[in-house]
Amino acid sequence: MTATAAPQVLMPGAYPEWDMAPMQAQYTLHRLWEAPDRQAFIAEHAPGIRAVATRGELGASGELIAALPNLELVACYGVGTDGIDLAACRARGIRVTNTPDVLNGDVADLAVGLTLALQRRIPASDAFVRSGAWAQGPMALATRVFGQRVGIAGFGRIGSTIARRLSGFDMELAYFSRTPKADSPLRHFASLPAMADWCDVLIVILPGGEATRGIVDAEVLTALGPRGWLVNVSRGTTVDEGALLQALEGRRIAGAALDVFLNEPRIDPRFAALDNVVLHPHHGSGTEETRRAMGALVRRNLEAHFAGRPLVTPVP
Ligand code: 8YV
Repeated sequence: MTATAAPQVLMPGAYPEWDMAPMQAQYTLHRLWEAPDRQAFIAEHAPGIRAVATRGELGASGELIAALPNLELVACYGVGTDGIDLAACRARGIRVTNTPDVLNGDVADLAVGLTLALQRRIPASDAFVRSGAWAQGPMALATRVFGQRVGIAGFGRIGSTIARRLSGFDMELAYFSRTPKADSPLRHFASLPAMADWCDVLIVILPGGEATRGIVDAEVLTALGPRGWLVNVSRGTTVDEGALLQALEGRRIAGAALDVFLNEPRIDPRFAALDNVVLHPHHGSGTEETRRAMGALVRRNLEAHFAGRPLVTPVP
């Protein structure tokens, strides 16, 4: 009897060690991030590769998918699949999985935390105390959070979790989505500029991708206005970054708290020069608890696929 060879899995980037160890025990892993010549590495291993285990920000491009003739599954560590060429997968019957739900609470917590940090100027206050400036006089006043109007752009699993969190803050809440949610009592806006005009704080948690590219544009920022605040925990692509930088520099919006940017991790240096921003390194799901749950879900999907069982969290 011959032993069945372990399925071959290509990894564009590493997972935490607590995932790498069990994956290594089950699969033959091809570590693309360690390859000095990526093209040559892919060409060498392509015929045997049956799955790609990627991360949200690394995705799987059409070019990569085309180079893997026997690919069956793309498993994503992350809920957003905007980095994966889904059309190319669909065209070849390649299945895709992601890690929904397990990160809702963390991303929602961060949206709330960034809102508080921005308006109450928590990072600036920390710097103020550390620098000794406090001894020279009191900190400048901040902005009251409770009682404000918050517009949540995107009302899926995470957006509705943000609303639940904020319902404890005595705030007036509304959301923007293509279609109103029958099960939500909150005010619905079908127009993003209209909601930006209505709200004090605009929290963006729309999926990335072509449909939402630059949706927070100059018109939305103008509607938000000089007393309006932007919090983005979605994707850098949802915001017209040039328009945002101009609005922040010209004080045409009050400020922004951003977990996501274009060109991460080498973001536009103009952000670092601003005093009306709170900057965060794309870490909405970045707690050990949630990352463990995400890794476990990726592994369960891989196992299900290779055992011929239904996928746990397939992307439709
Ligand atoms: C994770 C994310 O941060 O879940 C998502 O969509 O934002 C992800 O980008 C990332 O996949 C962790 O590597």
